[in-house]
Amino acid sequence: MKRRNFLLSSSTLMLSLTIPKISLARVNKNYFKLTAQLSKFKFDGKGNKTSNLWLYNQQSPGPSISVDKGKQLIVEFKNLLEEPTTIHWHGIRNINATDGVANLTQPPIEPGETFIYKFPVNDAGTFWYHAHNKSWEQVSRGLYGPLIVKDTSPIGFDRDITLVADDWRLNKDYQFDEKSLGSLMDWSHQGRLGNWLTINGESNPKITIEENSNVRLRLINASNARTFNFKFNNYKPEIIALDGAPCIPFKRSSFQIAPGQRIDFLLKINNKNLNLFENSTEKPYPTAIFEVKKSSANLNKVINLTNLKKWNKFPKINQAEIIDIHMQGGAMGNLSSAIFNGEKKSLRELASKESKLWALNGEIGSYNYSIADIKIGKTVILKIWNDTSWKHSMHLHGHHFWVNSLEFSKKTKMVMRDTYLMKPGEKVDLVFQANNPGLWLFHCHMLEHAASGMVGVISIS
Ligand SMILES: [Cu+2]
Repeated sequence: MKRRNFLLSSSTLMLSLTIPKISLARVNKNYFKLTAQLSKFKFDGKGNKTSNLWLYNQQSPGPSISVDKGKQLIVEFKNLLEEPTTIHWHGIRNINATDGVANLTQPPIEPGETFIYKFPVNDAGTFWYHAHNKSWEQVSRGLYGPLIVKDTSPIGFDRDITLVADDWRLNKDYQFDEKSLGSLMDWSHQGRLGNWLTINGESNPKITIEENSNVRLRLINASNARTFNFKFNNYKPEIIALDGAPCIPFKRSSFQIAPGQRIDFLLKINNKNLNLFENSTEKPYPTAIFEVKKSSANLNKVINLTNLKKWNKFPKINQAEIIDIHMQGGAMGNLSSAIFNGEKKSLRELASKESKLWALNGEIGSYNYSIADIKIGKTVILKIWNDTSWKHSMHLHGHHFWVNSLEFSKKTKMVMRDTYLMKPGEKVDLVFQANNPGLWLFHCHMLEHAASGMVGVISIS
């Protein structure tokens, strides 16, 4: 399939990088303040006009929240939007009451209201936070930011760099394209794809790094629907963590990252510059430049990856509870009808009248759709069949799962993640221990797919 070019302009901009700021949000060590509000933002294209985005603390991406593992994170959040919202802490094995899913784990936070999120962060890794009320719209308008939980044992990185990638849809004036929000065409296909790639809010930013340094690079895909196909030139860095969880390191110069996913790399910098490209279009699209500078700084010579603590062992599965999930729907699919609010309806009617397009086990998913009731402590195998013509980025709240991943090569690799990219037709097992009580969403992180039915609830008690 031909994909739309990213390019609105052919200019390759060279701008200094604004690393996501923390100073404006931090009150003290583990206490942060976030405000969501209508904010002015200028995308850095040619002939650009100001966009009206919805941002946290008027920044894109929202401020970087970083906290030490084992601490209690407190975020005092104020909603200055004209509509209700909440914040989800993606990948945190959270307390259910602070998972931030509007109308499931908490009431929506109304305009003008303040809500305090307070929860322990027991896993070190790369996470992110984003709006979770009408997230297909609120995230696309800019309501997201990075959340870094720092290791307490020294690993030996000289630099720790977070890159948040987004794929915006801009109009010809380089403004956020509001008119196309909610397009049924997007919802029934790949979701809302953009035409403007940003890293930390900028196009092709330049990042200075020191020769011979060991860099931890944390990459977050905050886009609504775009799976990025990234490639490093001159380097083949090691992937050291997926969705926050440390993995057995493996080297990759090109890789994909789906909406909601994170990948951490160890970059052993030599004297060569490093470029990151996006490879979905015919011509590699410049994404970020790492410029190597000589440094007089004292660099760590030794990197100790064993201090990246593995989270969990693969659980025993002989008594596992098996939950079948058959995914159907969308354009070019085989779904002709589905259950919606207890009634069987044709997909044609569901699409035109309800904007519903995707089903799990024959039912249009929603927060009222129960996938399973699980007894706490059980090992669960979600046996998923992507019986659609599209990729889906499946995310489980409150837990990480083990998966025999086909994301990195044709050979499977057992990894732990919270968001797994499924190919069309793929059947896969997601294995996890149901050790966190509450109502947990399982949904596609292509946010338009979730909004139109690819969502359900797993109850653990
Ligand atoms: Cu999907």
